Amino acid sequence: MTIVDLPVTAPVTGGPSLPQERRLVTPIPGPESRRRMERKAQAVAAGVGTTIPVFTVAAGGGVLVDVDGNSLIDLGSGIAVTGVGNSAPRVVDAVVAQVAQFTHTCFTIAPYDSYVDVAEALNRLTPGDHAKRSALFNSGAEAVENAVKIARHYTGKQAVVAFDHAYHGRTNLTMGLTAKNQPYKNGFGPFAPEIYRAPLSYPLRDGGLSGAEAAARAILQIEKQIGAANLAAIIIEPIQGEGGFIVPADGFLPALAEWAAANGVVFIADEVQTGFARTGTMFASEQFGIVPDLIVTAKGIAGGLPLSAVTGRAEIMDAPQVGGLGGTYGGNPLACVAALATIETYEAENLAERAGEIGAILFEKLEMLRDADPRVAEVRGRGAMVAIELVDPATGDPDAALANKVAAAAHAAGVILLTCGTYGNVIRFLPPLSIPDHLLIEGLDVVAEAVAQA
Ligand code: PLZ
Repeated sequence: MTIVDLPVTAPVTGGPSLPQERRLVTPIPGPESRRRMERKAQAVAAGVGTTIPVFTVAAGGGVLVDVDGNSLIDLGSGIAVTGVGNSAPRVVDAVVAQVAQFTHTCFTIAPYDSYVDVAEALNRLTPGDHAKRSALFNSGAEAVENAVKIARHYTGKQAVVAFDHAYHGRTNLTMGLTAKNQPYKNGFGPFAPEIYRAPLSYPLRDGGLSGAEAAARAILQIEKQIGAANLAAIIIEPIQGEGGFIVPADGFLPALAEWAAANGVVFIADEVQTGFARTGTMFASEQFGIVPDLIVTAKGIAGGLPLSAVTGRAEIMDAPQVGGLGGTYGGNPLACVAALATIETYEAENLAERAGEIGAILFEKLEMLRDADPRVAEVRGRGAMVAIELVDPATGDPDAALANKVAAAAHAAGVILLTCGTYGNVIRFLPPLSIPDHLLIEGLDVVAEAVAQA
């Protein structure tokens, strides 16, 4: 049965001109969102969950407006996607113009300029001044899969190393690369062969190993258990996202990259979550002084339209045979013009710098919280990608129940807040870079109150 009567009480036009305020006119979720959640349960597979059960009608700047007319502060950006904000003006204009011109040809059938423009922009923006090539895909997981395909083809080797706490996606190959069983892998095996896991640098939980020591530990394990002669690639998130916003100790990433270069192993940086101004530079790799052979991007690349990419050394990217890379929708024209408008926005509005300012506010507020409350074990991150890890202060054990309570209280108060971490005890902050200071501060005050009350 179709439900035809679904009244909407909120504006239908989004973007930065929406009132930048937290405004609650009903409990969260409100009655209209509740009705729609019931409808969802009857129509959508149960495995597709929701973090906050409010149905969106508009979003922009730093707010999301729901179907009941509530305006919520967005501290999640749809998981680091809307860096430029929802319905950013340049993106809207570019997509509207393109949709009226042509919507699809399949780039591998009949090409168009915007795909090549995006490839040139990625080749220019990613770290390193070597010759580069790019290929475009739809999702982060699909781009990760292609990076592995390309590295295997180029090296003629098969094994791939991923790290503890890694997240690389939900497709079969990327589930294998992802570390955490629940909810990502449980019951979905068998997984692809020739994937190996190495230990990470996790300063809060590895007994204070230096970056060099943690890298030596990982490299020893790789050499003993796999052997460089069999290893095509190592793939790593410069700062782990879903795994808990884990910032490796200084020197860890450069030591791994140096070892890979010396041993004919392709070093792949998965910057799907860290990429595009999020961490205060265009890419997080820059902050750790590494130049990856291949870099995988998605999320923040196109202002919310589905697009992903692999960019890297020309000789590696050009290794696969003609026709070996592709897909029906990869580099769709709407997504490509959105990416060009998004990249223009990051550059014109100095959003990498803005991420640094957001980070300064996040660190100031969250360090006050940490100093006042021993359950906050650590504040960590870079730029506008910051998290707190919550523990039982007596034992240091992860406290996922506390993280869930804080997130639930924030949601009830009209703040979209995400958790993460292998142990589920990390609260992460990923505001759109278009959020005004007053909303960010108000959102952080709500979170601080939620921690105090929990
Ligand atoms: N690599 C580093 O963060 C996606 C996943 C949310 P897709 N992270 C959010 C969820 O519950 O599915 C991600 C990532 C890193 C790869 C991916 C995968 O990107 O666009 O979701 O496929």
